[in-house]
Parts: sequence; structure tokens; C-alpha cells
Amino acid sequence: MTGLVAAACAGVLLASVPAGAAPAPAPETSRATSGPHCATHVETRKTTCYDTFREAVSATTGGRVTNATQAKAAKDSAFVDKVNETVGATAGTAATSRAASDFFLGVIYEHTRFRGASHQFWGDGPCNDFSDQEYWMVDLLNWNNRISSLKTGSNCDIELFSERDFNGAHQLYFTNTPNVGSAMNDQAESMVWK
Ligand SMILES: [Ca+2]
Ligand SMILES: [Ca+2]
Repeated sequence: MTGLVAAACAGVLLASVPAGAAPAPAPETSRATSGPHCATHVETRKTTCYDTFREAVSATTGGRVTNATQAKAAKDSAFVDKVNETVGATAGTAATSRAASDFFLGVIYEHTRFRGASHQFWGDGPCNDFSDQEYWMVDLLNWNNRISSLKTGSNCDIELFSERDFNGAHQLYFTNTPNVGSAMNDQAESMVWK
């Protein structure tokens, strides 16, 4: 079921973050749907975008992480899981008080070494230790043929495919990857969290 939601959120990406120059509707709408640093929640299918990486992280963590500049996050090998710990630690003491949407699944970047435009993904839970697909995107839309680096977290590995619908060449990344490699650089058009 989560996969269906994740696939559906591809439509949200398309609708919310068109390639090229964005028109300028009402200011808050423009702010929410355009910008170089976006986040998609795979359960709610909501995508929001911001001018800076730091703003994006601040918004997705409900203001719990306000100092995560892109440069600082790039150097932190445990960035994704540290954000998860912070969100979980301050969301409440009872396990049930943690929102179902609190798990940071990783980040894809336009350039190598975690630079350029970014897109965060959040889900309703961490990945398990089995190899089944837990979330997926059948088409990366405005991120097609663009990913050069990525960060992983929530116990998820990320698999990239050079064509949509999980076709073409594919490569599995088990950890933060500052360069997805020449074979996959600017080639991915679909992805899986597993
Ligand atoms: Ca790129
Ligand atoms: Ca491709």
C-alpha cells in the first residue's frame, strides 16, 4: 500500500515542481511548491519546497532541527538518522505519540558531494531488514536523469534504475553516497527504498 502511495506521489512531484521556471502565483503557494529544496511525504503525498536546505529541514521536522545547513549536513555521515533521533526524542516519550509520518528516508541531490538542489523523502516507518521494496517511485519526473549523490537513513537502502518503471541498469546503495558513479550519474529515472 505504501508503494502505491509513493507511486502516486510522483504525480504530486510533477504537479508541484514543474521543470523550468515556475510561474508566480500567490506568494505562499509559490513558496510551498517551488524552490530548489523540496520534501515529499510518501503517505500524505504532500510536497513542499524551500529556498534553502536548512529551511526545508526545519519545516519537515516541525522546527525541531533549525540549524542543518546544506554544508553541515553534507559533512555529517549520520545526518538522516540524527534528524530522526531528534524528531523522535522530542515528539514525546510514549512510542505511540510519535507521529506516523516522522521517518526521514533519505535525500537525493542534483550534484555530487550532496550539493545543488535536494529532495527529501519522508515515510510512515523505517525500512526493515528484509529485501522487499518498502517505498518506490516509478518515475522521478523533474528529477529524471539528474541524481548525482544521495543520503540514506531509517535503515533503508536505496536502489536507482536508469529507466522508469525499474527498467534499465540498476544499482543499490547501502549508505550515504557522495557520487552515485559514472554509470548512474544523471541516469536514474526510478528508485526504490528497501
Ligand atoms: Ca546531476
Ligand atoms: Ca535515464
